[in-house]
Amino acid sequence: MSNFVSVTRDNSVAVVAIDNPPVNALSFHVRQPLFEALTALRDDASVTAIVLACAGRTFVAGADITEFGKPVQQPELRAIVALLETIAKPTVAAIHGTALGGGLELALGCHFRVADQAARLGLPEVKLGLLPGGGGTVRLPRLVGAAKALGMIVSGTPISADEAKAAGLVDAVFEEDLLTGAIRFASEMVADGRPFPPVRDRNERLAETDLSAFDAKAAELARKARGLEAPLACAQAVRNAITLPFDEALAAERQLFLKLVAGDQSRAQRHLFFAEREAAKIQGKDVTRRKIARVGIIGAGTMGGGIAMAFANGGFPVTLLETGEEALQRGLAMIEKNYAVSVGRGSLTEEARQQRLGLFKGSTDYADLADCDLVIEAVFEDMAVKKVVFGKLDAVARPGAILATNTSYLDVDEIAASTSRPQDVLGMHFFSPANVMKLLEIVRADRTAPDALATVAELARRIGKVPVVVGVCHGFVGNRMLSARGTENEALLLEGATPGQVDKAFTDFGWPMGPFQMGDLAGLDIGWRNRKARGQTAVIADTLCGQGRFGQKTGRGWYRYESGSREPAPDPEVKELIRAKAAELGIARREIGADEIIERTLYPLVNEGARILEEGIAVRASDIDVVWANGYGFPIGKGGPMFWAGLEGAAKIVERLEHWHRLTGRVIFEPAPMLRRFAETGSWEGAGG
Ligand code: T1G
Repeated sequence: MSNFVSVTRDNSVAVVAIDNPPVNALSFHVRQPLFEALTALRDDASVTAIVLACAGRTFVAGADITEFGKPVQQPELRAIVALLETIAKPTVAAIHGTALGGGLELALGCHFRVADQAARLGLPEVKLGLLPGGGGTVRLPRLVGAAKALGMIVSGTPISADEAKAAGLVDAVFEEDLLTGAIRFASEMVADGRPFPPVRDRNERLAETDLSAFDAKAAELARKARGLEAPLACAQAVRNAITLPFDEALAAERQLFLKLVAGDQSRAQRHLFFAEREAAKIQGKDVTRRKIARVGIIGAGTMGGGIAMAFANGGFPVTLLETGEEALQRGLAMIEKNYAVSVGRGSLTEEARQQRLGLFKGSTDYADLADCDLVIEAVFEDMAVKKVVFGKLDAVARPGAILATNTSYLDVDEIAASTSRPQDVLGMHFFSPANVMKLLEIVRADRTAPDALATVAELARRIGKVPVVVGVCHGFVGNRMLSARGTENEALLLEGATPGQVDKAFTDFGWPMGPFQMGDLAGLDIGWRNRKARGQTAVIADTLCGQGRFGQKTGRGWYRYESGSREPAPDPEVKELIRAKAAELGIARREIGADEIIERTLYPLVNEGARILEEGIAVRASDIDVVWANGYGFPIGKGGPMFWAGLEGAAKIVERLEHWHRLTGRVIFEPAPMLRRFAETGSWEGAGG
């Protein structure tokens, strides 16, 4: 056979094992020998049943994503699945780890599926801007029913082995050795003479479909798609499985797949898939990792509490320190409430809640941090306060412990220099709510040791975060670019746009929310405090805050909110305030279109990204995309600001920036040399990538 596919025998049961580390992707070099092996076993009369299994840590985790966009090499997955369905002897897929995408489709080609207790099964193609292209949209509904299949395929979220058993997707779940169980299962199928119809012929679950309920659900999911094509194509393909004969639905799935795989959205989402994994790689990856068994958090406020939950959710014991008992109890009570809410929503079991709460130790004594391997400070954003905290921490923390600050913009080098161990100091910039938001900016200070960086980057993935290493500058990558994106917001209003028009340009672009609605959600007083701290002004926003209009929390901000509602309503008072300020400043007002709004907000965003690359604050352009897609809601169908610049056309961006620079003289519009080079070369190379 080949290195990637081997066949062994257990009496008359043949075991076909795929071995293509790290995740047994169905690369061409796997498909070919697999097709040959199955063909031979189909025709081998001494073989009464076939078990399909995988070596390594997981069953097949999908088609090989790196092959997309390249000429397709035969045999394709569909041909292997079709071959499986012609085999006139029971075939059993033995699933461990994750059976995802093409991996689950391969298993759906088998007559039976068995799994070990910890296995997870799913069709996550939608997360790559695709739909299952190996028959998953037509076969899965035949086993689990159309409604369940729709949920699984449009969300892309895998299900557990137990849930798969309950849904009819797997036929047995084993606690014992999976392969032994699978071979016994196959032998029993033969011995019992159990019928083994291919999935394609199992229509009983489809027959029970309530099509109007299905369409209502599909319409609801479509409303949430926010311009992404894949969720709609997924729903259409599953509907085809209900309404069309098998082969027609399969052919329709193929056409939908080919359209999506060639499209910009899938290219963008595949870019983000690999960019997230690249971002987690620390240069000099052979550095040893430090042991992290216990984590300390200083400050039990909103951020400290959320960070503590993120680690407890990852199974880490946490020491939560506060200045006084009252503040400590307030912080612990908030954590308890958050977990109770999750149990109430059914997203957490009572048992898990108890287990996680058991990981917390509250304290008001710095000495209790002495046994922590990592301590994260999440106190008030003031340099003097931070230095006092790090001074105390430096005195009690064990040698080799990593000391991190959660500051979102203060100088981490200055904080590190206030300790005797700057090599152990770095920034861990979480995003609120820290137990939910996936992004983690890891701030590399001048003297941060590589093993400290590598340790924290690996740790971040273990607690479900997406780590990106950034350098020290004001606002790091995310917030620095955010302020560049927001610089023009007020100018656009003074010159004639309304908050609603600006926000609509953003939501039409694919953002969940525009800057003004986002400001009202976060609270306008936060920005006001920051501006005052830095001696900056924003004529309209400052006036709104002066009137106590802090957004949703006060019922009025840029918009008006009926009591208890989060629905923004245009406020004529704000409109009049803007008109009056413009008149006061002698600014002529005119119609401003969505294109201009995007040019004056997102082009400076890209430009600032280019400057960040030039300065080495970000290692790769794709790191910036990961920051914006995971921390700031940049539409994933556009791949992040730096990838989008390629779709939008860098030459056009440079030309328009020059236009606005000539008109306004504002530095945010002065094209960065790195952006000009990108416009010439089409690559962000030369500053990482
Ligand atoms: N193809 C190619 N490379 C892959 C891959 C894949 N499907 N999955 C992972 N890798 C690489 C990854 O880039 C990394 O490489 C290494 O494996 C380890 O991955 C026709 C259209 C399985 C849950 O979407 O979700 O099937 O960085 O760091 O955290 O219908 O990988 O080390 O060089 O993520 O343990 C559908 C994608 C494909 C699943 C493991 N399948 N993979 O997570 O490891 S489309 C997916 C994952 C498809 C068919 C269609 C995760 C994982 P490197 P990792 P992990």
